[in-house]
Amino acid sequence: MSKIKQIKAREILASGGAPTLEVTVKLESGAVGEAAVSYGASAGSHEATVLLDGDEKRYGGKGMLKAVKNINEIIGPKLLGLEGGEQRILDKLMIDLDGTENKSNLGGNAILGVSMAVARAQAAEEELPLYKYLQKIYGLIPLNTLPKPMVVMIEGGKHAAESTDLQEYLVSAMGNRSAAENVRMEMEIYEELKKILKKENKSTNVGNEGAFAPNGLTSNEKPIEYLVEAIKNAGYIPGIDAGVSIDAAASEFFNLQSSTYNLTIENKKLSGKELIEYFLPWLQKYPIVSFEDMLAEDDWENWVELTSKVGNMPNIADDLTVTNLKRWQKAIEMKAANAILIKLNQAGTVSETIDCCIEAKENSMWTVPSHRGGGESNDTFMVDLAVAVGSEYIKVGPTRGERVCKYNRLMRIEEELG
Ligand code: 2PG
Ligand code: MG
Repeated sequence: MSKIKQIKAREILASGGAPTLEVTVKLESGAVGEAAVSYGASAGSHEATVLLDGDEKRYGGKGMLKAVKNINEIIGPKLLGLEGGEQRILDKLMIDLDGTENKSNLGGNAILGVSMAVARAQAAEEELPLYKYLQKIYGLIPLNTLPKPMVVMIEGGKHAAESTDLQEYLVSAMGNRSAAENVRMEMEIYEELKKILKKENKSTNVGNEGAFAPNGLTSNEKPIEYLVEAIKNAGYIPGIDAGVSIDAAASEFFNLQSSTYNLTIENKKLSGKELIEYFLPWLQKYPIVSFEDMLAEDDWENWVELTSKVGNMPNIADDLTVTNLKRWQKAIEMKAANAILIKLNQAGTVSETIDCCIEAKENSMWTVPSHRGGGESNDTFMVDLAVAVGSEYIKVGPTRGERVCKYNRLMRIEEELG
């Protein structure tokens, strides 16, 4: 064990060119941990707060100097001298110090940055890779399998202008390949998809997450066909080697006033029930691996309806549950979802994030740790977390440094585990 000697935060840039936080924690032994915090473009309204400065003269209000100050002047002094290995105690202390449900006082971004950096510092202290350290302190049982890639191939919604209403069309690896072979397969499929889009005279420019963002589509179903074709053209069997996942991010096209889901490119305004009827035939037509956020973040009733209709297929909750144990427990109890997307910054501490994963495992449900849209960082904590808790998949975009570093970390862990 070693005590915390120094905590220091700074602004760095996130993938979209706006600031985010980086935190360095030093222990008395000399061990150092560093972490960067990611945040989303289509964030759910129940997520832990990303505390922004709101000073329009700096970064259009998106500066994070307040959060930096909260770490350097409030959280830091409170944690100095405490044991770096007491992750749960430190996380709880920061939650109490903040005192709000959604961490709006000190900022979920500030609290999470410290929480992650402390874990890294103590892992360094114990000379353990992060995933092993997390397994140790949270009593998680190591699995023989590594998470598979769930790769965003086509993006629209809030992540790309003039593309689809639905936010993400993904290829999820299936079968028993190694992590490195899964990554190779995904990238070969991505290359084939590029050829298909070119042939169709669609743009191959990419969106926030490094996935293609074709414009001029008039159907939200069409990208699924492209993905299935790309899987085949790359020499793999759809439904055996790889399948399609969809994240609709439906809160983004749900109109609160009219209570309708507005699919702009198809000129459709649908009720929740009609939207479900719109999606369900896809399960018969295509090799669908999972659904995510096909309904809006507070449309509990229709979530229950859809989950009852998809059978054993994972119906993943993201904005509905926002890596929040209370909302996740409610979703499990109501049978509103049967799988959860995991984002550290939605929760705001490492311990709360892990608790959601433990809850999922106890209920035999999938966990899918995920990157974030516009505010991703080069931090790979989410990959170690996925390995530590035994997640089925990690969801990350296919290109751009802040995305591929996640897959590179996964392959490195695979090499390490032998
Ligand atoms: C999502 C994520 C990541 P964002 O909805 O799952 O793809 O997007 O980070 O913008 O919320
Ligand atoms: Mg989502």
